[in-house]
Amino acid sequence: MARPKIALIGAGQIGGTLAHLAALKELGDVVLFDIAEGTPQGKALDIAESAPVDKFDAEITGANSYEAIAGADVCIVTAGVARKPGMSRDDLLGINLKVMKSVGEGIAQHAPNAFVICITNPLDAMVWALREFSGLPTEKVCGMAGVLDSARFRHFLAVEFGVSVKDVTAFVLGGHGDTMVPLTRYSTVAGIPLPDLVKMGWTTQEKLDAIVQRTRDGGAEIVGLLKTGSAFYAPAASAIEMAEAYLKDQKRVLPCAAHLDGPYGLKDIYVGVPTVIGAGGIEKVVEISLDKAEKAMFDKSVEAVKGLIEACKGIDSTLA
Ligand code: A3D
Repeated sequence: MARPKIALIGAGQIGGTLAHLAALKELGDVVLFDIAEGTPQGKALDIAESAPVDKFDAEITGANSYEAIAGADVCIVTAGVARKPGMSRDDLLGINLKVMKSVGEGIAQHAPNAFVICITNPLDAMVWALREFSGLPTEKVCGMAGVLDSARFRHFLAVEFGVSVKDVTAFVLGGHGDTMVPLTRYSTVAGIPLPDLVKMGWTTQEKLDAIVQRTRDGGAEIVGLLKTGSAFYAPAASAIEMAEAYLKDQKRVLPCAAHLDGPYGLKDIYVGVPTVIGAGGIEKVVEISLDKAEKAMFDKSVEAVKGLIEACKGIDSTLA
């Protein structure tokens, strides 16, 4: 059987890391696409030259034309601009909306059967616009944010408790922005929920609140340190986990920005929720019960995403 084809639209910091991880994990052949001439070709050749050392079998190529993504099974989209210090994710909206239009049209023409994972910010609005521009089925287009936000939460919790990250599960819902909703009640160490760990004296409520806030600010913390761009190792690893779940029909339960038309009482919006990812794409949206405080936070996050989607409609009349 031929190897799956993975198209990476955008060959910047995340795109290059995605290519490297996909190759190391032998998920399939990789095509890096970018408008910058030489960048995708250079990164592809560099990674291909690491194959004899790391011993993976995968064809890695770079291109500046959409024909190269023809027939891709998975497209991961990072095309656009990233944040610099002082910028919010929302500041990127106008520029990246135009990029989503060309990417959506390129995917529709050359890889209409692909499972599409968007990473470009502001994430929830961009994945919504990308779905509109591409016209692909909603279950085949999703956004990566929840896996990353949850991974950041898990890392901070593992450090606080002095336990392996492997035994820490965590849940972050809502939009990928300052209003994201880390759910302590559904986050555990080996099945023990965080509120119980507070009662058991493993940490204090103040420390837990600080970790929740650090998770919300996780992207900005890295932007502040790097100064020239935003996080790319953990975002790439997170999207690869989602791509692998699709390619191997793993039925993983992963939080991601999924199209909602009914669940959580929402209509035609993308926002972070637990999903099941398998060969059908987003095979299921998991509707969990939220208490009053959690619901209030989730509603606030949804309102922020709605505002960004309305802003997209204001900029591009074809979306209205
Ligand atoms: P960067 O290294 O700048 O790469 C972006 C690439 O996109 C560059 O190589 C550009 O040449 C290319 N590009 C620009 N316009 C186009 C176009 N029209 N067609 C094809 N390629 C184009 O950025 P990055 O890789 O660090 O980040 C990419 C995106 O991911 C940004 O929007 C970030 O804000 C976003 N991001 C999201 C998360 C989430 O958790 C959702 C995390 C980190 C970064």
